Amino acid sequence: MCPVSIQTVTMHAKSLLLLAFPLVAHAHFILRYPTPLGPSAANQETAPCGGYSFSESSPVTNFYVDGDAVAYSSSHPDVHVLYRVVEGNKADGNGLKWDQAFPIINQFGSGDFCEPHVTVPKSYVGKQGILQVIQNAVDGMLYGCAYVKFVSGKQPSLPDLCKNGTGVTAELSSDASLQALMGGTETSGTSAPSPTSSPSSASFHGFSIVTCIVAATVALVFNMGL
Ligand SMILES: *[C@@H]1O[C@H](CO)[C@@H](O)[C@H](O)[C@H]1NC(C)=O
Ligand SMILES: [Cu+2]
Repeated sequence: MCPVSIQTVTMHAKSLLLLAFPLVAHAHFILRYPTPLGPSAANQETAPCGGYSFSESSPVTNFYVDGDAVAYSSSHPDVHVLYRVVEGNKADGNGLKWDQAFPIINQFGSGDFCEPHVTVPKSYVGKQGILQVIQNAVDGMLYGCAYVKFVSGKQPSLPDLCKNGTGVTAELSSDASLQALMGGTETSGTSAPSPTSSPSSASFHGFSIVTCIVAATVALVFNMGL
């Protein structure tokens, strides 16, 4: 992935890189709002809810169907994200009827991110269900879920957890793997502007170049300092 120059780094630079990158790679994302089924990202590659499932002690958060916040903190600076909901307390198994709750986005920058206008069909009002966030990240699909009670109207005051870190942004996008989970079509395109023209491969390519520049800079600093 990186140019050959990376292989010429000193032992010191190598050990620093070995130290730094796995930390970034394994932190994944932490769903912050609505309150997630569980707090750890350790098994986040495990579908459908990152190793967690509903239990009698699961937290329940009211979720306003006409617009509510979904907030997470993410370590990956370039991810595609799907937000969807299902009625009931199970997120796996065949025959579940998922509804997409926001157009697929491409989110850039690592840190806090909050989408304050996630919407759910009005038919959910009065029901309970699971809100699932799936990130298609550089290390694969990552899953987080929250158990929610759907209520009518719009979230009157955004939770404190709903904030964007400095330089964290997003744009509407598309993602074949995420769309395949919804049956292969854009199911939430009614109010969405058309997706941007930059495919995910270009973004990942850009990201790997940045990674390599950072790595090369680290290597250079160590070579000069020793
Ligand atoms: C965070 O950024 C996204 C996209 O850039 C924006 O739509 C959203 O409103 C922002 N969230 C907050 C809480 O400002
Ligand atoms: Cu990760």
